[in-house]
Amino acid sequence: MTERVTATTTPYTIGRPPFRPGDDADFGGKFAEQPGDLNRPDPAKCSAQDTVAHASGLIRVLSDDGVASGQWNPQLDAETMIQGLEYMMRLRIFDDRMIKMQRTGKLSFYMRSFGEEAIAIAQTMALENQDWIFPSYRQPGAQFVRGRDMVSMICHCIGNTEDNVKGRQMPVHYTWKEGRFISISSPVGTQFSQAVGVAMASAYKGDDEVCISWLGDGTSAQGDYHYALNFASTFKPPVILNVVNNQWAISTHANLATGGRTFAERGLAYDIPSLRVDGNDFLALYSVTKWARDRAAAGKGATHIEVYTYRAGGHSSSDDPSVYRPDDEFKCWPGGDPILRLKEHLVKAELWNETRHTALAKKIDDEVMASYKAACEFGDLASGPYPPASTIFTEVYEEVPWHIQEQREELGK
Ligand SMILES: Cc1ncc(C[n+]2csc(CCOP(=O)(O)OP(=O)(O)O)c2C)c(N)n1
Ligand SMILES: [Mg+2]
Repeated sequence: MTERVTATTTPYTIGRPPFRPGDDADFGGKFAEQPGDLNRPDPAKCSAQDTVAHASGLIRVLSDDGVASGQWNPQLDAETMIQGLEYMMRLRIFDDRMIKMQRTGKLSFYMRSFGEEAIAIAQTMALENQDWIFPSYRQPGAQFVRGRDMVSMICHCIGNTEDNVKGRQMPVHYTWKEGRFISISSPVGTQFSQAVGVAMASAYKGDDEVCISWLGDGTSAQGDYHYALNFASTFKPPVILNVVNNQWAISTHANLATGGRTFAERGLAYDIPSLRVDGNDFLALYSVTKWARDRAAAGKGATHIEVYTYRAGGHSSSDDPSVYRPDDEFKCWPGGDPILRLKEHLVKAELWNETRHTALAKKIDDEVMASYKAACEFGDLASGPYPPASTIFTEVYEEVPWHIQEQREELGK
């Protein structure tokens, strides 16, 4: 008889979470890696071999006490940094209000970017406006950078008559053509191959249009991740491929997905320069993305980046993290809070202060509430109006196939 393979009899070990509910979460206080540890290679000349240390280390610019230093310091002017801070505050306040809306039955579902606000915001700010964004559900912040109106975002989350995708997508699965923000897919990971394909087309046409995409630590187990890296390695298109390691998939810890090495190191096997960056450090994120864009624009192909961060909130409004991790684990994360870190840096440089911060937070919150009210003019979740049922059948096929036509007639719409 074949012996059953159980957790105690498996001949191999699998990665487990460092802490479980009831444990004292302790990541050792601070990161061992410091700003200035790693050099910044010439982006136009850099090979994968030149990034071996960058794939196992951690690129940082902001120290634990908010001072910027090292070769990766992007030397941003005050206006850009304050703009970045404002976008991050906007996203957090928007998310906080929207999760409350979900809890009180005004939205059906919601996903926050809590603790990860710097990622899509700093990285999109480092791009050019013609570049294409292939996000997961954890990068809605890119839309703020590209100027999307909050009313339109809330209309989508409600799924009312002004929802630009007419209720066909889950809430938070935004799509925004004008901002070159490609539709978020529920099946995770599909965006990676799409980004590589569009980047190949861009190179073929000779356009200066770079693609950026993100997927999570859990999603990196999907074949899509490897297909994308394989094509990126072979064809060297202008693409920036980010693995956002926020420690958790839903209840599965990143230790199960890595096999013990860093996510960044996987890119080296594909001969793609690979960097690992502190994902709660706005300046480091901006800098590595600018570097990757410079490489892409110089015709040097893809860059693979592990964004090392922590998902401070639940996976989504349907998740209860207290059943699989200590409640205060996020407070122990050595990377701290991305908003507070940039704020501290600006305050130290006398470019920002508490009064301005409080006033800005209030202004944004008022704007979010006014936008929610304005969005409800086009229908709320409880009573509509919603997009008409006939839109289930439209705008997908140019020529409607017979079986879809048959279903439409059956519905009588
Ligand atoms: C192909 C596929 N498998 C499973 C799911 C269900 N699912 C949605 S998100 C998710 C976890 C993803 O974790 P990660 O990639 O780490 O991203 P994060 O949410 O942490 O940003 C899972 C399992 C899905 N949507 N698609
Ligand atoms: Mg994750």
